[in-house]
Formats: sequence, structure tokens, C-alpha cells
Amino acid sequence: MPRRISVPDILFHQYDSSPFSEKVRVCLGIKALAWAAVNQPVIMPKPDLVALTGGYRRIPVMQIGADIYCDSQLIVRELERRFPEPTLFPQGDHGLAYANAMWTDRAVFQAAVAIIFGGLGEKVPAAFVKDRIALSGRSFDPAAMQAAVPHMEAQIRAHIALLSDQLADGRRFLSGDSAGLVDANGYYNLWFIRSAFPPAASLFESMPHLPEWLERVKAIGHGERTEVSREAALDLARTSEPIESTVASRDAELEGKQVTTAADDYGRDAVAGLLVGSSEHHVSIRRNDPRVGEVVVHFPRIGFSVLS
Ligand SMILES: N[C@@H](CCC(=O)N[C@@H](CS)C(=O)NCC(=O)O)C(=O)O
Repeated sequence: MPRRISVPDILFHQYDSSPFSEKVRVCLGIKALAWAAVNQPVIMPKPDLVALTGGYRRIPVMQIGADIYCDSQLIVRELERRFPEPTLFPQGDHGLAYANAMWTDRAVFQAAVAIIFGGLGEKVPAAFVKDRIALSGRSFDPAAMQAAVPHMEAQIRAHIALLSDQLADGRRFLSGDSAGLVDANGYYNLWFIRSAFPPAASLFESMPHLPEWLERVKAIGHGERTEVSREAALDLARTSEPIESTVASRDAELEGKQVTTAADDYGRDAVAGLLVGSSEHHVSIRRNDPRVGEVVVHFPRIGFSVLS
């Protein structure tokens, strides 16, 4: 039975076709948590999202009261901190499992994007192309991606063959008999290909052990999902207090000072506020917004700059 926490404690700003959201949805499933989806637009504008984040536009974002967690890396870390059982690290390997996202979220994801949008070619709506050019700050040209498809197919097959190799001893999940973060990481790009451009799934569907593993991960489900409106999510932020944060000693001189943080890859919109929390793994910024009052926005350290 999914554990009951009073819905909607975990609000998950997402859209159903989002692969990084699927990664987190699988983690919510492993933890059998109850959560509420707050559906956001696939392209800008996203006024109800940026009111919470202060400018960060990417998906997913998790909201618990007036605490806003950006990027799937930090969302997963916060889920593990607040709801440690069942763990996302059944074999212990926390560091390596978190590090594994640097492979799936970058190399594998970029190859999946090229295969999907190269495959869809001119079927990709012009408004989506325009939005993703603005997001990436460079060309997003499905016609040009088409030329790269053979190379990207070879790349993704080699990446995915590593998953197949890992399963070769008959284990049920990537790190052993129980599912964990590495399964969610390994799974979501394959789910993305299967759902966004099914013909490309033939690249991996005949690899040894993979189809059974994909079915096992799919069968975990997404925990107990309900839906909440964007307006209700903003109301909740406005009527909640952020949790206490502490600043790591190495950041002591920045405590309470104005800083900006931004992703270093794409969707680099900067978020400004007062630094109120930090560790090796996160940075927390307090800001005020006319629509949501005082909120604290949390970012991972990996892949984000912090400037004063
Ligand atoms: N490193 C980020 C990547 C997030 C990401 O690229 N999300 C995609 C959707 S799956 C996105 O935001 N695309 C642009 C948009 O939806 O506006 C994470 O792990 O959350």
C-alpha cells in the first residue's frame, strides 16, 4: 500500500511527456509515496512555475510547502532525505548512484534527444523548435539532427548495451534484487524513446535482459498520484513557511547575501535571492514574490553556478 502522507504534501511540477519527470516518478514509485502532479506547459511561458522558482523554467520542480526543489538530482536527494525508507540505494552505493546521473542525464539524454527529434524531423511543431532554441541558446534543428541519427543510434546502442551487460548475471535490477535510483536513471531515456518515437525502440528491444528489466521497472509504477491545480500550488506556497536551512562553513561569508544561481548547460535563467542554505550538494536561496510570498528555492551544486 502506498504510504499516506497528507496529499498534497509533495507537489510535483511536471508534464507527462517529460523524461526527467519520469525519472522522479519512478523514484516516487520505488518509495510508494503519495504525491500530486501540478501540470505545467511544455513550452514557455510558464508564469505559475517561475513565480515559485524565480526564473528557473525547466521541468521537473518539486514543491513541499514553501520549499521549491529544482532539478531531478536534488529532487531525488530530498526525497531520500525526507522519506528514507525504502531507500533508493539498496546496495548502499550512494555516491556512485548519484554520479550515474551525470551519464544518463547528459550523454544518454542528448543521444536520445537527437534520435527522437531527428526521427520526427518536420513533424516537430515550429513553436516547440523555437522554444527549444531559446532554451539551449543554440540551434535545435530536427532536420540537421536527422543527419546525425546514424551516429547517435550507434552511440545510444553502446550506452544501452552497458545496461544489458549489467543485467547479464540474471539480477532483477541494475544494482541487485531491489530497484533503486540507478534503475530510474537507466530507465527514463528508454521510456522517452519508446513514448516519443517508438520506431527507435527497436535499437534496444532485442538486447539481452533489457525487455524484462524494462517491464519490471514499469511495473513499479509511480506511487499514488493525484492532481492539483497550479493556482492551488501557488496558494500552498503563500500560506506555508519554508523549512530551516543552514549554511556550510565554507560559504559563511555569503550567508544572508544576495547571490544568483543558474544552470551551466541549458535553461540558464538566473535566480536571484539571499543565500540561506548550502552544503556540498545544494544551495538554497530565499526570495520573495508578489504571488507566493517568501519561498526558499533549492538547487544542486553539480551543474549550477553560484555568483555573488
Ligand atoms: N538537469 C535537469 C534537466 C531537466 C530538463 O532538461 N528538463 C526538460 C524536460 S524533461 C526541460 O525542462 N525542457 C524544457 C522545458 O520543459 O521547458 C534535471 O535533471 O531536472
